[in-house]
Amino acid sequence: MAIVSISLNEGILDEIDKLQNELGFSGRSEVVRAGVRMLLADSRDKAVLEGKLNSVLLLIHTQKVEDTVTEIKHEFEDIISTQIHNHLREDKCLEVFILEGDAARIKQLVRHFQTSRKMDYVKLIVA
Ligand code: NI
Repeated sequence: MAIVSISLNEGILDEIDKLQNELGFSGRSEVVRAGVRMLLADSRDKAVLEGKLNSVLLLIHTQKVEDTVTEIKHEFEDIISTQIHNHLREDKCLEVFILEGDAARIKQLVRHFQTSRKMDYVKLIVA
């Protein structure tokens, strides 16, 4: 097995340690491997999507990055049919986008949010 070094902030490290205890992983590496496996499975699921789709996109982010969300969503008005914006505990926002359109376009939108590195949670649910 190759050893790689990655940088993580303190908050994420704390969460990893909590997960390790709660779920009984043997160490931090095991937690990270499980997370990467989930990401890979998720990305394989998305890779096969094509044609016209109905889907729901869930986003959780802090209020301070609302501008980023607004910028991205304005580029995708052709596929966003409904948006619900709700405020959660602390300074978190929950967004629910109901999407309708070409799979390639939907995947593009998801990629924008995932790679912006400012979102706490991005999840696409395909109907
Ligand atoms: Ni908000």
